[in-house]
Amino acid sequence: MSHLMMARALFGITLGYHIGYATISVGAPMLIVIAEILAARTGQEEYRLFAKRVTMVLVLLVGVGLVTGTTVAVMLSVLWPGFMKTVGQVINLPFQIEVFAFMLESLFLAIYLYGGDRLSARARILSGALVSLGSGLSALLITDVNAFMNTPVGFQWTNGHVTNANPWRAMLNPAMPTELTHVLVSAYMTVGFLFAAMAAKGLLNRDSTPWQRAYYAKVLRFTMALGGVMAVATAVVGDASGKFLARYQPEKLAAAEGLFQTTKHAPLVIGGITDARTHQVVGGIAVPDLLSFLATGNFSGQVTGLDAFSQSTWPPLFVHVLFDGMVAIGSFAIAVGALYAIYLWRKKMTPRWLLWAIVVTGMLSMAGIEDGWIFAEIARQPWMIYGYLRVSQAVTAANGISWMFAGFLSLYTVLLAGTIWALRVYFRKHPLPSDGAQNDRIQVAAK
Ligand code: HEB
Repeated sequence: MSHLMMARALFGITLGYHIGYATISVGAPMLIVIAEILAARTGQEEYRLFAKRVTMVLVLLVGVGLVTGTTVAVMLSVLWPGFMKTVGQVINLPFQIEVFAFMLESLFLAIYLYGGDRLSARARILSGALVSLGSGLSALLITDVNAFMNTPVGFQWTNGHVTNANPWRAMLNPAMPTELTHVLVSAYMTVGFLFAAMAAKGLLNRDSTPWQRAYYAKVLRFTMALGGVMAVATAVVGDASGKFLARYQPEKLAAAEGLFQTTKHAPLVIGGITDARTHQVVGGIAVPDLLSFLATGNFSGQVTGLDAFSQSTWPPLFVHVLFDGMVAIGSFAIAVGALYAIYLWRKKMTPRWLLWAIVVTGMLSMAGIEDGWIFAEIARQPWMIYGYLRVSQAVTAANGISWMFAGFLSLYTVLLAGTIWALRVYFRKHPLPSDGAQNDRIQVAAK
């Protein structure tokens, strides 16, 4: 592997790993707040129990996320000194504000956790909501740095150097509205479906007691509601992201859709593989005019193709597969959510095949997050900061990346194994009670 590829691979794996943890840490507080509100409104202890169990997952993941997040920060300056040097002066506000968001999150997580049953329901809802706000803000602020990389504004570029930096303009860049919203709603969608998957597993387990079934059914209902609503929101915002690309990064959209010629009435090609030689998408289904409609809101609208760009700045063409994968996951999730809603509405039991589909949706959603990020980052190639700084210009000149590679890969493996191990031990020691009477004795383990 070349030096550059090695640096990219290492950074990609680091981020891919961190994003998994971060997604859950952003979504879990929202689930806790909803569960606390339901507990307060219905007086049903199951919701409070669920909130406590999610809290334990959250505490563990926030801990590991802290390690992986720090690794990302360190790696950013070690692997990409060019990036840090040139833009550290422009897009620094989000990093600074993020410190406060993180403080908000940890402070109220501590209050929620240690206060536990001693807090009133209202105080628990409030502190949970502030945790949710803090973690949501952290994610949005960091994502905003990525949005800046897609649409860099708020500075002047003279001889490869930043002058006249305007950090507020940089922060409020054109990619910000769609990208931040898409990331936030897809995180809520994913966490909703992940916990729905666990509840579905519980219902599929033939050893579950009647009380446990009732618990799982309740959890399934509101996690599916969150996942389903957010899946629709993800698609709506995803559509806006597509329109954003058509305007600001047309070659990214063109690569995503395998569109080589600038055309009106551009078709949307679903599936298939882009052939770099013949400049065609092989094996896909073309829906006439749909890409024009998605990109411009008009079936005859003009969509910019790759021909408008020098081939040296084309993104890799395989990103078409990544894009389709993300859209397929979103569509599948919406379909599963709709089927679940239909069964619920007709007051029928959720059939076992649908429970299995929910388990699959949980896992696919997380895959969708990774896929979406890989798509967004690879399809910006060769740029690190779109139009200004190439990835190859920002990479470190230092040797020894292969050693780092081996070291960090082992670190992630250990962390992942450790997380799974800790979660298993915790939930084995604190199994779901088999009946309501036992539940009364449960206290949250605030250690
Ligand atoms: Fe997504 C990205 C669209 C679904 C996750 N997305 C993205 C983009 C677009 C889209 C256009 C790019 C942007 C830029 O780069 O700037 N999506 C879309 C659509 C759909 C979707 C249309 C349908 C439904 N997603 C989805 C899902 C998920 C996601 C389902 C998960 C779960 N994405 C994502 C992510 C990303 C994306 C994470 C990265 C970030 C940004 O935004 O960029």
